[in-house]
Amino acid sequence: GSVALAVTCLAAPAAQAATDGPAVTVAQAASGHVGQEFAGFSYEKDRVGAGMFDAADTDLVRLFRLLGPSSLRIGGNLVDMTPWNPAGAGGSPTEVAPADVVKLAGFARATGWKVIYGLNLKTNTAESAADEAAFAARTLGRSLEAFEIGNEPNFYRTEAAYEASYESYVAAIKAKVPNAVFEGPGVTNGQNAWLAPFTAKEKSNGLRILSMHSYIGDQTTGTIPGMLASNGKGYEEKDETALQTTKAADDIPQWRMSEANSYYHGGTAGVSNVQAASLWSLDFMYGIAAHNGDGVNFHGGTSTQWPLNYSPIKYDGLKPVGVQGVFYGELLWTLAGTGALHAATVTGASDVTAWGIGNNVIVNNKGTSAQTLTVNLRSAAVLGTEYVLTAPSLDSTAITIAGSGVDAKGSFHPAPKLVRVHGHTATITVPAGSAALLKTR
Ligand code: BDP
Repeated sequence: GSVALAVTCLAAPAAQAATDGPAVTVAQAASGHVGQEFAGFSYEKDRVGAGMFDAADTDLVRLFRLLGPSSLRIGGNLVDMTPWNPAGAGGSPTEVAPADVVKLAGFARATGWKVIYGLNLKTNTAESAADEAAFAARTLGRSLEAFEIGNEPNFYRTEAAYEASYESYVAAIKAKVPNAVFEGPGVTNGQNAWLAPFTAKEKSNGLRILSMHSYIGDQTTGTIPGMLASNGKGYEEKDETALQTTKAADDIPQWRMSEANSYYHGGTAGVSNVQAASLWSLDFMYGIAAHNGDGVNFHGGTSTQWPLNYSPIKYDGLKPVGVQGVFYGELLWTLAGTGALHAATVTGASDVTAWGIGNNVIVNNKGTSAQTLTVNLRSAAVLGTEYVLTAPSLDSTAITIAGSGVDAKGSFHPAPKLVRVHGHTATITVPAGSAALLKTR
C-alpha cells in the first residue's frame, strides 16, 4: 500500500540521476596495477657528466620528489656516444667519470628515485662497460634499479647481432656484479618482433624489465588534434600488447616504456609542451597500465642533439626553470596514488576517457565542452575531493592542478574542491580540455 508507494517514489529519482546525462562507471574487476614508480623520467646519458643530477640543486630535488619516488632512466642517443673514463675528473658532458656517478648517486638518495643505468654499446667494449657497471653498482647501491645496454639497438643491429653483443656485455658485467639485473631490449619504431626471441633467451640471464620506446611520429608532423586523436597511442598499442604477452609468457617481473614522449626529434613546440600534452600523457599512461605495464619513463631534460620541447621539466642549461604539460599529467596520475587499475565506461559524452586507480577516478575530457558527470564508484565512500588539471586552452602553458601551478622551485599548493559522495555515486564537472581526479575516502 502506501509504504510500497513511498519507497518507489524515493527510489525513482535516485535511479534516474545515475542514468540521466553523462556518466562514468568504474568496472569492478581490476585490469592492471599502478605502483609507486609508474610515472618516471628518462634523460640523456651525457647529462650525468654535465652534472645535471645534483643533490645540491634543491629545486630539482623538490621537482623530482613531487612525482616520486619513481624511476629515472639514463640513456638516449647520447648513451652510445658518451664514453666511461675511470680516470676522468668529472664535470664534462663528453664523458662519464667516477665523480659524476657519485653525484648521481647523491641525487638518487636525496630524491628517493631509482636509476635505470644505461651503458654504451655502440662505441664501447664489454670490458669498459663492465668496469663502469661495477662502479655504478657500488656507488648507487640500492638506488640502482637495472642496467640497460645500448639505446634503440634496432637502428644499428639485427636482433641476433644485438643478442650476441648483449650476452657478451652481460657476461662481463656479471663477472663483476654477480646479482646484476637488466632492462631491455629498448627497441623503438614498432620493432616488437624482437621481444619474444630476446626474452626467451634472456629471462634466465637477469632480465627484470622488458622494454620498448614509443613516440607518435616526427616532430614536423606534430599537431594537437593528431596527438589527442592518437588517444595516447603512437606505435605502441600493438607494442603494448606484445609487451604484455611476452611479460606473461616468460614471467618477467615488469614491462616499461623505458623512453617515450609525443613526437621524436625533440617534440613539437606548442604541441608537446602545452595543456594538450598533459591530457595526452594521461591517456598514454592508462594505455600502458591497462596492458599490465609497470610504467613509463617520459624523455626530457636537455640534449646536445636538438631542443627537447616535450621535456616534463624545462631547463635553462642545468637549471630547472619550470614544468610543462607532461609533468602535469604525471603529477595528476601520481596524486591518484597506487593500487589496482579499473577500466571505466563513459556514456553520454564524447572525447572523454576515464579509469579508476584504487577507489579514485581520473576523467580526461579532451572535448570542447565542459562535462558534468555522474561517477559510479566501485566502492562506497563518504567523502570526495576533486583535483582539476586545466588551462585556458589546449595550447596554453598556463596549466594548473586544483588551482596551483608548479613553479621552478617545485612548490605546489593544490586546493582541491570538496565533492559530495552518496555511497557509490558522486557528481563532478570537468571543464573542456581538462582532466579531473576524484579522490574518495
Ligand atoms: C629517441 C632517442 C632520444 C631522442 C629522441 C627524440 O633515444 O635520444 O632525443 O628519440 O628524437 O629515439 O626526440
